Amino acid sequence: MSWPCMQMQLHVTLNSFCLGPPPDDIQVWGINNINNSRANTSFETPPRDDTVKPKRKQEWRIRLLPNGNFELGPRPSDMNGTVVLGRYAIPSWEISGFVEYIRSGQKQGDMLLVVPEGAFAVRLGNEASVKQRIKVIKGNYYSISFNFARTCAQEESLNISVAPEWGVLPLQTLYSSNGWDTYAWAFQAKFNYAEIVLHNPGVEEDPACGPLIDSIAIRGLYPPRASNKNILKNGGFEEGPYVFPNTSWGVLIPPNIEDDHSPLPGWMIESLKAVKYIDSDHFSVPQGKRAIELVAGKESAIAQIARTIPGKTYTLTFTVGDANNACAGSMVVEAFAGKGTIKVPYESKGKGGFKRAVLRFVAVSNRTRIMFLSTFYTMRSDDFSSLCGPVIDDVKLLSVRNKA
Ligand SMILES: [Ca+2]
Ligand SMILES: [Ca+2]
Repeated sequence: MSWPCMQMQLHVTLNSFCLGPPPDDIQVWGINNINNSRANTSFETPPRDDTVKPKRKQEWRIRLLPNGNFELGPRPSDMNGTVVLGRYAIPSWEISGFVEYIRSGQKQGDMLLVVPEGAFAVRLGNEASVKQRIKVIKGNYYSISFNFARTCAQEESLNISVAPEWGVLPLQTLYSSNGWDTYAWAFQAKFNYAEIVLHNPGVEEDPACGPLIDSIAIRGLYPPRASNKNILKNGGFEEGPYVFPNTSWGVLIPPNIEDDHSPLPGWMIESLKAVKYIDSDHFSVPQGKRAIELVAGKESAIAQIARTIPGKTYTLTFTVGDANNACAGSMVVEAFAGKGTIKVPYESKGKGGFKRAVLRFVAVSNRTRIMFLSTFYTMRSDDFSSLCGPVIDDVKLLSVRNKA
């Protein structure tokens, strides 16, 4: 099938910047000292007003970046029309290049621009960037979630970087019917601060073309562990990127993600296209609060390497369902475990529901690759423009000896 017209590449570039110490007014936040406590979930929602300070600094796990929703704008004297003039004109941010400050409802030609959060967002023109430095805990893993939308017909692209590592990720936007998508990308902090840079490397003829950016948030990730109840890590997908409470389109986890920098800890995205991370507040989820929707057919697969003992028999159990998002039709999830494979058909009415499946196999290696993909492409029946697909969740791998 042809891919929807909105295509995008997300190049993730991690640059090193030699700047002075981070500002003192930024809270250190992270997940130290809350190793085995999930009691901090009451702090999972970032304060609406990001000037609110946590009671204890360790309680930060998720936060919107200061002015990460761009609701605080430049002074009129720092703008020429929509174009931001001063490098430090947008509070908490440093900008360079052709950056526009966009008000919701603003018109571009005959297109009405809508922003996903509040009343304002920024647009990055050719070679434009926005940059912000925050404190983090060195060695910890973090996932960045942000919203963006294309505004022109051309291909657009975006770099996101956090010092000092860098990588390049091709990304193709999965068009959601309102034009906005949320992306996640993760990094391991190499310093006690992270300088987050979003950069549009594009060279379009129209400098006003370029992605709209809004709502940039960061979440500390817990490194998942295998246990005697599940050889796989994060098999229920409960650990993952931040999902904005006010967005109903899930979070895209970009392709070519390796497990040491995955916003979905434990899992790799081994494909050309993204997978979608969905939450129970907005979708039907088989187990817990989060699951994965395989939105790009055979082009999006998730995988994990499990430690196994050759000659032993294992069972891979998982659920296949639909997200209650008008994604109806005959679906098939293919699961692979080493040389074992199973195709699980699922008839979706698009109204939620799931079934369980089991793949029994004999390990032939001390490392077994577990992988899932969707055989078919599916489109939502309510807008015919959004890709969708089967949901997988509650993935467990056990040796038969361990089975209760
Ligand atoms: Ca906003
Ligand atoms: Ca789950």
